[in-house]
Amino acid sequence: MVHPEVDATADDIAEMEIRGAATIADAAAAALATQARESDADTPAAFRTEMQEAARRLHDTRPTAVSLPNALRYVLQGMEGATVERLRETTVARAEQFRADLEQAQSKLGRVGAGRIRDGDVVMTHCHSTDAMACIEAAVDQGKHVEALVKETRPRNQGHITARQLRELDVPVTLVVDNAAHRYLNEVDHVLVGADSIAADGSVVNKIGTAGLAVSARDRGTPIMVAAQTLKLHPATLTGQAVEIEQRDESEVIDPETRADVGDIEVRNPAFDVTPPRHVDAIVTERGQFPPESIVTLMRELYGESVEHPWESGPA
Ligand code: RI2
Repeated sequence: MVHPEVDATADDIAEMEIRGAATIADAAAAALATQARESDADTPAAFRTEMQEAARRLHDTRPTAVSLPNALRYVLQGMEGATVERLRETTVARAEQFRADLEQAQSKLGRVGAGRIRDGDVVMTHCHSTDAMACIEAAVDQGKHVEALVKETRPRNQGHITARQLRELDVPVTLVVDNAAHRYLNEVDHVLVGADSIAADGSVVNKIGTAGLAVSARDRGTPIMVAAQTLKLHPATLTGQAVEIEQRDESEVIDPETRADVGDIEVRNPAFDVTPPRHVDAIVTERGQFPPESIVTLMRELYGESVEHPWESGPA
């Protein structure tokens, strides 16, 4: 049986109460640990089946951020032992290891990203990314004065979260509507965004609007930095698989009354888009910074070419 806390976490991910690729991965690992701790399975086979079911429930929430399947795979692959007790211990330990590594990776990445930011720089942000925030926080910790132009990021306005967290760091913030980005690109030194998935060719899948922002930034000569832990590398793209782009409910774009008032229209609400590698200057990871075209080397090293889905049916 899937534990109620796992169900609740899955619902929160689907509803975006829990959001952001790294945060989703962290919550999924924590949920698997709860499932393992609370399981009353009486045989090792029953325990494994339960863990698979829990992972499947978490997996089938949002399709784009690869950090989620990467987290589930990591935890399930650590499940070892011939008794329920041993399986429980190894699973919980593996989930805890994952969460600790994630936190460490983010602060390492922050220091790498901060290296690109000079004292007095102005950074333009899109959406809310904890990896991108880590770079600004590290720069501020190094004593640099950093200012931010924050895009509000329709339809869900995650820019407000970025603005609030930057103010907590004492960073001066100017909030602009998404359409104003081009107008202000001459005044910024970097575009800094996160990523939900990075493909083997160096394409960056991130919040809808990133691709257009990158085109504008290229036009203005503003460098584009992507802050993404290696957890965001999408191993299945090594074998040619495309990254699925989530389509969300149209009510996020227009409320039902206004829609009815407007008349017979179609509404589309893709949550992400794809920025080609030629529009990205650097991908900053906890393993250093990479030109997007060379990220494939790191992907092979970390994930190899076989991609397992241990949450799918069959013995775990
Ligand atoms: P961190 C978010 O997606 C944004 O696209 C953001 O850039 C990305 O996840 C990475 O976030 P959403 O969950 O992992 O808001 O850097 O749809 O926190």
